[in-house]
Order: sequence, then C-alpha cells, then structure tokens
Amino acid sequence: MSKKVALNKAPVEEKQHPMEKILRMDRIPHIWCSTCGIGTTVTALAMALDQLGLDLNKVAILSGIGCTGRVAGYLKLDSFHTTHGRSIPFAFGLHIARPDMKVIVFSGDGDLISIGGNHFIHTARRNADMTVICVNNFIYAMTGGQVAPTTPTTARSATSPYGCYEHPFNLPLLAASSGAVYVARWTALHIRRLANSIKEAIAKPGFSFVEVVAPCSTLYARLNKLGTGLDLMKFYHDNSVIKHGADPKEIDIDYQSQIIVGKFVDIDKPPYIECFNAGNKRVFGDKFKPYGGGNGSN
Ligand SMILES: Cc1ncc(C[n+]2csc(CCOP(=O)(O)OP(=O)(O)O)c2C)c(N)n1
Ligand code: SF4
Ligand SMILES: [Mg+2]
Repeated sequence: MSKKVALNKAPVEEKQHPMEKILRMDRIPHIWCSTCGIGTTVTALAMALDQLGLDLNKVAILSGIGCTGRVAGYLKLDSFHTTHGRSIPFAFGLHIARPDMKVIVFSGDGDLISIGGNHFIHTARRNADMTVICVNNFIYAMTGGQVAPTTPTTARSATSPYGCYEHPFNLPLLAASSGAVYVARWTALHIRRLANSIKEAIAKPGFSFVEVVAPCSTLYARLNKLGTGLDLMKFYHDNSVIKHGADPKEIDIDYQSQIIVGKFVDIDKPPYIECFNAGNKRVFGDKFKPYGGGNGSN
C-alpha cells in the first residue's frame, strides 16, 4: 500500500518496504554495520519464505547470540533469541512440542559451532526436522573479533594477531558427517541461489544445513586489511566455484582463496519423529498412538 504524504509541502510517495510482510519494522533501523553480509542473508530467507507461501504463523525462527543472533528479533515470526549456543536444543524442544511448525535456526559460526557444537552434531545425528542457516564470517564478531572455530589458518583476529594457526572446521563436512540430509553453501552475494537453497532446505524433511560465507566489514575485513565489506563480499562471490554434489571432504576454505559453493548433500532418511514413532510401534504395537504426524510437513 502506498499513500501521499506532505513533507515540506512537496508531496512525496510513501511506499511500503518490500519486506514489510516479514520484518518487524518497529525494530528498524537494525544494528548491523554498513556492508555487513548478514542483511542479504535475511533477504534470501525472506524471499524463500515468500516463495514457499507458508503460513507464517507456523514458522518459528531461533537464534543464539552475536550479530547474526539478532536476526530472529527482526522477523515477524515466532522469534526466539536464545542463550549462547542453545538455539538448537531450544529448536529441538520446540520441534518435538509442535511438530506442525517449521523450525529455522539462524546462527553465527561462533555461536553454532563453538559452544553450540555438541548440540549441532547430535541434532543432525538424530535428523530432527529443522533448517539451520549459519552465517560464517570466520570470526566472533559482536564481541570484538576473536578467533572462531571457523577462522581460516593464517587469518588475523583480535586473539590471533599474528595469524590463526589452528585448522578450521569445514562446516558442510561437519553437518554431512553428523547426519544432515541437506547441505549447501553459498556466499552472501549469491542471493537468488541462496534463497533457492533455503527454500529446498525448509521443504526437506529432516536436518538441513545452509552455510553462508559473509563478510564482517568492521572486524574481520579491518583486522585483515581486506577493504570494505562490499569488497570482501565481491571477493567471496568472484572466487566461488559452483560444484553441486562436491564431496564435502574436498571443500575446505583456506584464507582468501577459492570457495566451493553449491548443494553437496540431498538424501532421504527418516526424521527423528518418524523414528520415535517406529520405535514405539515396535515395542507397544497397536497400543501406541503415533505422535506428531511424522516429519513436520503436516
Ligand atoms: C554465555 C555467553 N558467553 C559469551 C557471550 C559473548 N558473546 C556474545 S556474541 C559472541 C560471539 C558470537 O559469534 P558468532 O556466533 O560468530 O556471531 P557474529 O557476531 O560473528 O555474527 C559471544 C562469545 C555471551 N553472549 N553469552
Ligand atoms: S561487527 Fe561485523 S558481523 Fe557484526 S554487524 Fe558489524 S560487520 Fe556485521
Ligand atoms: Mg561469526
């Protein structure tokens, strides 16, 4: 809807923001820095939700902490900004209490894979029906740019001023080897491809994982003298090679080098609630009333 408003007597058109359907406009402006990669990722999620045509009353979004952790609070969904590393167990509880809801976790690399790492691998192992989107900016951004389990070897951070000497996690490999049924990686500039992957991930019954390589302009780019966030976003995009079906073992990310992106895993495996029902049926036979309708798609 648009209406005419008078500003200094000259009439101007006041237009609705195209994402107003999904954004909590009363919370805008957001806290993110200019050219931070988180924003385009939110756009991709909004596009995916719009294209899926889901009942938004049946979609929940959960985040942990950090800059990426703020995403849940800006979306007009059932939003939960949980504690450090606990978005996944919170999401699992929500899923088993309300299997009719679509559950999406939106998390930063530090939150999801450091303190939240154990929850991540075990929830993937159980193939719980949820979609996890991880903004990987290679750093603990909000707290000042400390080294993360994803920081590439040799990259600088506030706590590795001479360059990180640890091996980082390869997130798609971690997700796939833990049991995820859908695994993809894009960068923050592959907006349409990312939206499409998020769409597929949400529609997929079971544990789906989408990594988004995104710049942190204020800390990672500055500490490593890599220019603005936009420079870095373009660098990631231009140095990406699309290889659908690539073996996750072959897609490590090295410092400022080629990034393999695409859809790596798309397999079928019974999700957690289906296994729960089958297990109880084996033990209790017809006395057992199946719970929740299976994969959350009902
Ligand atoms: C229990 C607890 N410990 C530590 C913190 C401090 N903390 C806030 S943000 C953050 C790092 C988040 O990094 P990441 O998930 O990568 O998000 P980013 O800011 O990079 O998007 C940490 C450790 C906290 N909020 N709670
Ligand atoms: S500190 Fe980094 S990750 Fe956080 S909003 Fe700014 S650019 Fe984005
Ligand atoms: Mg981070």
